[in-house]
Amino acid sequence: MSRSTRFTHAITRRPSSSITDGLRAIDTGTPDLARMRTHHDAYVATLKATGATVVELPALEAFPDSVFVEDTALCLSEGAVILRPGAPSRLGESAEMAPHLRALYTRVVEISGTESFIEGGDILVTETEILVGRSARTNAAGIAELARLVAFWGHKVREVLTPPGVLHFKTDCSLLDADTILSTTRLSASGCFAGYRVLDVPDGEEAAANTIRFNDLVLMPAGFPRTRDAIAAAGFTVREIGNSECARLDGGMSCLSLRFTPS
Ligand code: CIR
Repeated sequence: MSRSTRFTHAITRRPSSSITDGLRAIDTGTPDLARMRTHHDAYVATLKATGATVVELPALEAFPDSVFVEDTALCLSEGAVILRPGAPSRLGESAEMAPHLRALYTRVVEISGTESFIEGGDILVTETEILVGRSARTNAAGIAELARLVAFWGHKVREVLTPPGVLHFKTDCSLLDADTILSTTRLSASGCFAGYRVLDVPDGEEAAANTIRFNDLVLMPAGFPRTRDAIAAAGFTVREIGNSECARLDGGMSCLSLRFTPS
């Protein structure tokens, strides 16, 4: 077990007061900034508790969704790929992230095609492959360009489908260890995880599918006791983090960090 679950570094970004303008599929009320910051502090503290170095970037008022740093880049051990988010209001976030990755990596490449769009939330890295879900944010051109770039480092990309109406592929799944994927049944029913052990998210707790395995811990959103118990029963050490405010913006555990071990 290594590249997909063990990391020396993470990058996060403080929520900005403009988060109240963040994108959302359904309006369930304005996110409470103070509560979001408290949750974010707990998230960062939990990453640090595993021994990792966490680079905490300042808030970016000009980009309401910039707390969701995962969508700006794909971080592999060989190098980083700067992505092109498919949401127009988020496209500029990548250029804000690039210098921080150039400071940590010797190799940084970019998705550059003007018709290529791809967000990190659609990318699941396992020990053996990189799954990328085509979605409203990630298109075939973006996936093809990513596949060409990472092939140079020996990585295989497999294109899959993000379920209709779901923001990102990883909204509905996460890697727990080299062989085990936590997934909603609406996603795993597609058969895209053949060959992996799939732990199903209990019906009614679909919003708990987006967790992260970070070193020895699994970080998951608080409030989903059946999923928590299922993950713990499978042998993982779980930490619950408040996510009520990010959830109003369709964000979760993976969106809030880039996780990597730079070469
Ligand atoms: C958006 O719609 O782009 C943000 N409100 C949420 C992004 C969540 N990111 C992720 O799942 N990687």
